[in-house]
Amino acid sequence: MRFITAGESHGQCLVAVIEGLPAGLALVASDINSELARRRRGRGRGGRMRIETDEASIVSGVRGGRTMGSPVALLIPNRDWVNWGRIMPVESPVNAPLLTAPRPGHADLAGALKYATHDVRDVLERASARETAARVAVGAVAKRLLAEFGVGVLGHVLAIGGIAARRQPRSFHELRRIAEASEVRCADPGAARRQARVIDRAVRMKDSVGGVVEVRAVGVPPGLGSHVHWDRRLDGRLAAQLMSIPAVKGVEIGDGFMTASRAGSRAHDVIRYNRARGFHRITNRAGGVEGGMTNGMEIVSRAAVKPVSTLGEPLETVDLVTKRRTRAIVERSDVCMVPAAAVVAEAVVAIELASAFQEKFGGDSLTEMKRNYRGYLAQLRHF
Ligand code: EPS
Repeated sequence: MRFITAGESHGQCLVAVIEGLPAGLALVASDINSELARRRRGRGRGGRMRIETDEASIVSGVRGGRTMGSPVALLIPNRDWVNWGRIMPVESPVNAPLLTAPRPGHADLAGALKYATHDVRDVLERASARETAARVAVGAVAKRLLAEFGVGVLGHVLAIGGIAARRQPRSFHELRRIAEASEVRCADPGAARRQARVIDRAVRMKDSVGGVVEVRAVGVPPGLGSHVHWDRRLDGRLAAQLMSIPAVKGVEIGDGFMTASRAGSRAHDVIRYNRARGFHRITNRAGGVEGGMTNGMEIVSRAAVKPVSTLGEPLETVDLVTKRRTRAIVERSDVCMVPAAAVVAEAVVAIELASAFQEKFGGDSLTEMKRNYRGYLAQLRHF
């Protein structure tokens, strides 16, 4: 399974094309729109989220509510585009001043140098986290496929602005219920209240805040990914997906960085066996991946999200034309997008897991894929 996205933040629309889905998967636009609505929510989001309704339409690959095995194309119109005709016309000349003061932390300067433009709008329009709406749409399709195999994926917030959740519900369903009801998507209500205050303070100070998100995946069988070659290792693939989310600066799987300071005897997960569960572990420090393969435990990954780089009180920069010191541009933006990043992280993990499922159980139809999956489960039972 592979996908590609297109679209500028203030262009006409976002587009995604997904190739390699099996035929026979039930899919309707509301599966996607509910996920897009989750991405829009969260304390600290900017004015744009009040403009966009983010309603995707499925324009190919689906007939009568089921995939046909052909590429699935998704369209998400940008409602704000009508207000940007002068600045973002497709063919008529642009009628807008050049943006020449790149924001430290954003793609502006590196992109301007690379793509030989003095107008950073050419860069920021595509670098904007608006693109993640398309990835969440693709992730919704991936989640639909994973649900056929009983796999659940959930992104939630661990920390915002240095305020970390102290307690986590043990069960996946409780975690989902509480995180989903929280306006910062954090499952520790006490921490969530303090995180909301940190965001409000950042709004007042015209500053921004980052945080840490976690993605859990349950119901994943052992044996997705492979140890045999670097680009088939699932942990590497998950890390690449998470790291490719705008503003993510660090990724860990399982206990990640904490494991580096532990003795080996306290770093690994003891193996047990019983008839009901088969092979399993009594702890999950590895986060469900060993040797680049899933081991049947919950998959746990985390991403560090830096604060949004558009600041109401901008940092110093250098003008691309005059080469003089100036203040960075101020675009409408979010003050905190960590709750949204949790939804995006969930989507990209779902995409990679769905793709690994397709590789292992692949087939042209869902029926064939399920038959292969059942055969593999029987093989595990008789091991
Ligand atoms: C975003 C849309 C953008 C920003 C934000 C994320 O819309 P606008 O620029 O019109 O406000 O709100 O983008 C960034 C944080 C960024 O750094 O580019 C969205 O849909 O998520």
